[in-house]
Amino acid sequence: MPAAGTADLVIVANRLPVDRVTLADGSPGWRTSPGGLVTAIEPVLRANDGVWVGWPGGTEQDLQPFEFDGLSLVPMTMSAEEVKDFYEGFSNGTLWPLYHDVVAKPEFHREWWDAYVGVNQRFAEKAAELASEGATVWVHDYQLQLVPQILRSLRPDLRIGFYLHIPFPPAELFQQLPWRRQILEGLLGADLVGFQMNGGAQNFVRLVRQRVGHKTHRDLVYLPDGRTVKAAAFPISIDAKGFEELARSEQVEKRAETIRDALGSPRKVFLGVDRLDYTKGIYARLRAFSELIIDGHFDVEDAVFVQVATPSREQVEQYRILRDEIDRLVGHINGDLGRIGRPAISYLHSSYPREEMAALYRAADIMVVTPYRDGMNLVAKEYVATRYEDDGALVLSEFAGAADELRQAWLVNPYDINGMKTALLEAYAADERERGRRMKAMRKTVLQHDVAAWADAFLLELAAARGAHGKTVRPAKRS
Ligand code: ADQ
Repeated sequence: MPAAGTADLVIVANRLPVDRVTLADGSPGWRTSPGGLVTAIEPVLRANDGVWVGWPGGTEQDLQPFEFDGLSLVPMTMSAEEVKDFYEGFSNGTLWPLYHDVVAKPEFHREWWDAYVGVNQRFAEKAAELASEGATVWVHDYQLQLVPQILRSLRPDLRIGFYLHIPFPPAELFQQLPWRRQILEGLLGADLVGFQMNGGAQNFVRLVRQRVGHKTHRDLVYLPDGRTVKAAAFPISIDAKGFEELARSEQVEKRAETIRDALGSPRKVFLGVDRLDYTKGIYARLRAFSELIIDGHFDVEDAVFVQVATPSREQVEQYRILRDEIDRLVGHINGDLGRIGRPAISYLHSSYPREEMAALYRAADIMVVTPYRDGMNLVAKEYVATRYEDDGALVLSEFAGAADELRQAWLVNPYDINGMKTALLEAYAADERERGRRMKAMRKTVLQHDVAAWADAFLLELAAARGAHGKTVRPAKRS
C-alpha cells in the first residue's frame, strides 16, 4: 500500500472493485466484483503504482486500506444516513432519472444535495492525500461530479480526468436541477471530461457556455483562471477477447447446450439481461414478445424468452414498484400463454459468474436490448463478442450508446411496441446469411474497440491535456 502522497495514479469511483463476503471460517473477506471497469483499469493501476478509492457497499465503519489480488484498495466508509441521502437519494433518486431522459420523475431534496456535497468532499480529500506530486487522478461517474473541482482546489498540481458512464442530458432537462451550476463547476475542475457519446460532450459544453458563462470553442472550455477543459467522447467497451475465449471453451459450450435442453429445446431462444431498472425497457419488450405469440406468429413450442433481471437499488421506491409490475406481467403472460413445462417467459433474478453469462449468450438466438436510454450497454457488446461463428441476432434500442457503433443490429425505438414486434419477428425469421452479414460487421467493431483501447485512449488524451492555455478569458455572462 503506497504511503500518503506517493500514488502516481489514483482511481476514484463510487464503488471499489470488490464486494464484502463472509469467508468459510466465518470471518469477513473480499471478492472481486464482476465488471469491465476493473479489467480495463487493473493493468494501468499495476503499471503506475496506483490506488483505487471507493465505497465497498454497506455501512461498516472501521475499514483499513488493503491489498487484494495485487491491487491497492482504499475503502471509503458511508453512514446509514449517507447511504440513504447520498446514494439512494441524490445519486439514484435525482441524478439517475434526470440523466436518463426523465424516464422516471427525479426528486429534488435539499438534504440529499447536502449529503452529496459532503461525500464528494470526503472522496476528494482522500484522493488529495494519496496522490503524489503531479499525479493523475481519474474520477468516475455521476455520484462524484463535484470531486474534480474540490480536488483541484486542494491540489492544483494534479492532472484530473473525469468519466461519466451514463448519458449527459440535454440542457432542456439538465436545467431543472436546482444545483445545475454547482455540478457544471464541479466537473470543470477536471482537465478532461469524458462521455460515452459526442452528444453528451456537446450538451455539457453548451450548458457551460449558457449557465456558467465561460468561453467555449468546439470541445474546449476556456476558464478565467487560464486553464482549458476538454470535453470529448470515449465510448466504453468490454474485454472482447476475454469473452470470446470464454465462449469458445468446452465448458461454456456444454453449458449452453444444457441451458437449451432445460428450456425444452425450442427452435429459438430470445434473451434479455439487465439490471432491474426502469431505464432498461423490460416491460415493453416482454409485452411485444407476448403479443407475437397472441398474434400467432409463433408458439411457446417454437420460442421462449429468457429474461435475466438482477434486482438493484431495492431501497428506492421506484425500483420496488417496477419489480412488482414486471412480476405481475410475467405471471400474466405465463398464465395466459404457457403450457405445462413450457412457459413463454423464463424469468430469473439471479446474478451469475462470467462463465454462465457467456453460456447464456451462446444459448440465445436473439439478444434483445431495448433500453429507453442507456449510456452504452455492455450486454449488447458482450453478446456480440461471444458469437464467434458470426451467428445470432441483436435487437438493439436506438437510445443505447451502443447503437452508435453497432449499426448492423436490428435497431428499434423502444417506445414503439409495434416497431419492436416487427424487429423481433425479422430477427426471428432472418436467414443465416443475413444474420452472418450483420454479426460479422458488429464483431469487427467490438473486437477492435475493446475496453483496453478505451482506457488507453482516455489516459493518453488526459496526458496530452493542454492545462493552462495562457490566455485570460473573462466570463461572458452569468446566470
Ligand atoms: P449498467 O446500467 O449496469 O452500467 P450495462 O452496461 O449493461 O449496464 O452493464 C451491466 C453489466 O453487468 C454487464 O457487464 C453484464 O454482463 C453484467 N450483468 C448484468 N446482469 C448480470 C447478472 N444477472 N449476473 C452477472 N452479471 C450481470 C452502466 C451504464 C451503462 C454503461 C456501463 C459502463 O448504465 O450504460 O454501459 O455503466 O459504462
